[in-house]
Amino acid sequence: MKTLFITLLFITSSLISSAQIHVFKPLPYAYDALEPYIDSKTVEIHYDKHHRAYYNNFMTAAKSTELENMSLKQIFETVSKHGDIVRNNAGGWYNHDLYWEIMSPGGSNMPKGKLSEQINSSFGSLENMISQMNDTAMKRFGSGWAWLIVTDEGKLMITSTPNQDNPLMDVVTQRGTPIIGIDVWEHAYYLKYQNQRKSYVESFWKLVNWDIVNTKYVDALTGKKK
Ligand code: MN3
Repeated sequence: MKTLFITLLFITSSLISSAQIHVFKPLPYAYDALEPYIDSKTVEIHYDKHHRAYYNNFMTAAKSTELENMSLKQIFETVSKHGDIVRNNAGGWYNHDLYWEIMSPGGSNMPKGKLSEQINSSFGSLENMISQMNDTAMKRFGSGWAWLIVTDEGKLMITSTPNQDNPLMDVVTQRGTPIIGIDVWEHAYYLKYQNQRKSYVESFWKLVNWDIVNTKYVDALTGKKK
C-alpha cells in the first residue's frame, strides 16, 4: 500500500512538473498572410528561426531553475538578477509573441472607445501617435523596439528599448505594459526593405489589429498584465 502511494505520488508530481508554463505559441496566420507589407520569407525566418531560437535559448537557460515556474511577468520584474542570457532570450521570446499577435492580414478596424479617446488626448490624433511612434522607431540606433505602453498611472506613452529589452523589465527607465511593439531589428525587414526602415515602419500600420490592441489596453488598465 505504501509503495502504491509513493508510486502515485511520483506519477502525480511528475505530471505536475511536466505541465510546463512556458509554451512556444503557433504563428496565428500563414507565413504569407502579411503580404505585401511583410513578405512570406521574412515572416518564416523571423518566426521559425529567430523567434524560436529566443524561446529555445530561454528554455535551456531556465532548465532546472526557479525560472521554469515563474511567469514571464515575474521574470521581467526581476530580470536584472537573472543575467544577460535570460534577459535577451526571455525578452526576445515575449516581444515577438506580442509582435505577431497584434498584426493580422490587412489589419483590422481602428482604435475605439477609451483607447481612441486616450490616443486623441495624449497625442492629438491617431495620425500624430503613429508619426511619433515612427520617429521613435527611426531614432532607435541599431537593433531594438518601439513601443506604445500603458504606464502604471494608466497613461499612454511611446518608448523605445535596445536589443530585446521591453518595458516590463526592471532594467528600463520608462516602465509600463506594452500594447504595440514594432521590431526594428534588420531581420524584421531587410529582405524586402533593405536599408529602408522607414518604409517598413510605415507599412507596419497597415497590419495592426486594433481589436487585439484594444483588448490589451483594457487588460493593462485593469492590471491583467501578461
Ligand atoms: Mn525580431
